[in-house]
Amino acid sequence: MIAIRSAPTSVPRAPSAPRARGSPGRATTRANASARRRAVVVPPSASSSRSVAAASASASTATASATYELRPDAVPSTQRASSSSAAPPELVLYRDTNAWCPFCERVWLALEAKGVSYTCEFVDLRRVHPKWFTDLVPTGLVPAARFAADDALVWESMDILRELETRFPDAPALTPADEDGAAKMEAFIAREVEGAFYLTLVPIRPRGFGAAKDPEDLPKLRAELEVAVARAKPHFANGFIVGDAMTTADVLVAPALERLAANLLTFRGYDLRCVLSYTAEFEPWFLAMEATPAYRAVMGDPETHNTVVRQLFGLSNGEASLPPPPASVPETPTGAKEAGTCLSNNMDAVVADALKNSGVDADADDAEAIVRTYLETLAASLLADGDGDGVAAARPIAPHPRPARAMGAATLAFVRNRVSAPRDMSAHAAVAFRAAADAFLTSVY
Ligand SMILES: N[C@@H](CCC(=O)N[C@@H](CS)C(=O)NCC(=O)O)C(=O)O
Repeated sequence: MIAIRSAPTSVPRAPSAPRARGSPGRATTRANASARRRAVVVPPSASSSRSVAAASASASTATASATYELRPDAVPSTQRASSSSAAPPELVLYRDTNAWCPFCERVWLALEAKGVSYTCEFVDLRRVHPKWFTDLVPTGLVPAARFAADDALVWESMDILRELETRFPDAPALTPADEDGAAKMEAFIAREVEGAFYLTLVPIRPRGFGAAKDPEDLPKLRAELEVAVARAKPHFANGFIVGDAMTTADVLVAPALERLAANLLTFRGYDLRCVLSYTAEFEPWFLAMEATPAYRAVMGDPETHNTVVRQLFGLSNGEASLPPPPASVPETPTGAKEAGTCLSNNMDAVVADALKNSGVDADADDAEAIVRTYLETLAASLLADGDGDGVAAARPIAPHPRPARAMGAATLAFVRNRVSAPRDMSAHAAVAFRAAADAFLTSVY
């Protein structure tokens, strides 16, 4: 079972002046023009071999020992705010509060895969960015990393990934050991991550297939995506992109592909993973990635990705009522346990959030007690020793008196849509959480 510890409200401390600069933002244009140059970092001093060795040893069990912190200052979430590795932190990772940023996910994934120990500082991208952060990082973009050994600051996800490879030679490498493999990886990155029409750019670039508003544009844009898919798919047909282990190439494309697989199916009816035979070649790659503890720790679930697009990018009601996302993340007993534990440990904050934001009449008699009872029943159903399918049947509250059942139903509907992976819990936990809430809802009326 996952240990969850309470933490005091985390107010990011104002960091002291960094000793190094990062390179410019590529995807967002807030960048300060003066910062538009490649990363110049302080040469790394020798990393602590003890902590790197410990980190390496723990890499294979990355998710098992993950701890969560409550974050009462942010969304009522539990957040895995520090690394799976118990070694002294080698760096601070500056990343977005909600874990929606795909560039942050790249760095997070690399850290977990390498077993390098880190702590996180969160930046809420939905608010004006704090001055301490814009003073620190000229682009104003997350992610950024500050290394404990020499206080060097690096930004731009690609540059941070390269830096991790250089600084932690004893940690599991994300670069193939053989020259041929390394060359293949670089060729893939040049063409499919940095090229003009790389796979993950085509659907989302301004007015791309995934973003276009005018339905008349869609056939042409879909054809463009299909060209990119046809070009890239041989790299995904045998599992990892190069060789038999995750490399920087996989890390760079994983956050985008996981989002596209969810979003394109729901909003464009385009199945990157397996329904259409000509794209089925991607599935071995998804399965290989999802078999690694590091990726399971940082990936989101399809519903989270679609909710983010629906809410943040304001898709119309028509688009938002298209088919449900792929059930690519299975319900598992460990996911259910993690979800139940996260909910129980964070119960007060979740109750308060439901009372404030779900639309229930918080001033009604017994509102808090009713909301709490339904949420505690949901947690108990997740924690109950199951029937083998990963989610125990929710035990109905008997009887469901009015108005308790209306309030209970609203609470369950709210929290099943509110949960966000991996912000609040892992993708597998979130899938179990939604399934348990759905099962419970069927018993209410
Ligand atoms: N090229 C950058 C892109 C980073 C980026 O665009 N981050 C977004 C979040 S997904 C951001 O910080 N946006 C803040 C803003 O635009 O103000 C990288 O690879 O690190």
